[in-house]
Amino acid sequence: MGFFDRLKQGLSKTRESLNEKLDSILKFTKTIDEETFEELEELLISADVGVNTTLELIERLRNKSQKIKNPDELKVILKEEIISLFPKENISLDFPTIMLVVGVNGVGKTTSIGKLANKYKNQGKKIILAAGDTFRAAAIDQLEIWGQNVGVDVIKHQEGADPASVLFDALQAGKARKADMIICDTAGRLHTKKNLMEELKKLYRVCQKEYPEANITSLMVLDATTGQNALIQAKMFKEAVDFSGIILTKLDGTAKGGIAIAIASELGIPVWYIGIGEGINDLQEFNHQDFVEAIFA
Ligand SMILES: Nc1nc2c(ncn2[C@@H]2O[C@H](COP(=O)(O)OP(=O)(O)O)[C@@H](O)[C@H]2O)c(=O)[nH]1
Ligand SMILES: [Mg+2]
Repeated sequence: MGFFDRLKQGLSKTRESLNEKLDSILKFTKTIDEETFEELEELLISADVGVNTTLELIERLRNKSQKIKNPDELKVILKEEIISLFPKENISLDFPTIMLVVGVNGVGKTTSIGKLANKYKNQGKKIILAAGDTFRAAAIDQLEIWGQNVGVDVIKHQEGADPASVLFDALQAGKARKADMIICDTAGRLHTKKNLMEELKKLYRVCQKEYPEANITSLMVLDATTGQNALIQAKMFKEAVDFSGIILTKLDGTAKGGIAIAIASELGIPVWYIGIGEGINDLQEFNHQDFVEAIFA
């Protein structure tokens, strides 16, 4: 299956909820009027596009309503307006890079790291993984299994160890082995939220101090199935970490993939990668045009 077909398949639940319902609204629409906008508003909110973003989109459509002559045109303009909400930046990686992967428990950090390692290893990059989630022994084991499957080294300490010292060792190993990427897993939960944020800041400082020649890429992982909650998480973490991009996971498991649109317009942080399944190849570079085409295909 090609890239776009896999994307379409991964987004099938969202497409069913959004596109099929849109088509059924438009099928019975002769002229675009207030009722059409109201139905569209309800539809977008139900797909987790978010109230603010939905109202913004409807407003833009209303302003163009003179130009919209029939239902087909409405769909074309809706797609254009959605596309225009996304930040224009794409993935920008300067090697060597240290990737700090953060996010709350269960969103898919470790899995995404495994998939990223595989992706970049296949592109010829040398990769080292750092088992920075020392909160549970199982988290270290899980990363180690990914490392074995992909065939990359994993730097780890014992459960309960200081994540900063794991990262420190991984940075030394990265320099010595001339790695292109050092990808650091982190804990998604600690005893308090404050501790977690302090820990992330500390990891950042360790990178700056120990390996200033490397570029720091910090990625926030958000689980699409958690809907609007994902926005709240991102806002919370944003206070501690300056994000380069977002990894939006589990888009295959939700009909509410509209959350990607809410993230784009409300956070201003570009989505870099999306997870569309649990398998090693189920991580794609995000392209907002393809995304919009796939959900309205
Ligand atoms: N369907 C689906 N499941 C995913 C995806 N990404 C991660 N998962 C699953 O989500 C669960 C939690 O993932 P994990 O990487 O352990 O989360 P972490 O706690 O943030 O490290 C695991 O069962 C993963 O297989 C995805 O894109 N699609
Ligand atoms: Mg994990």
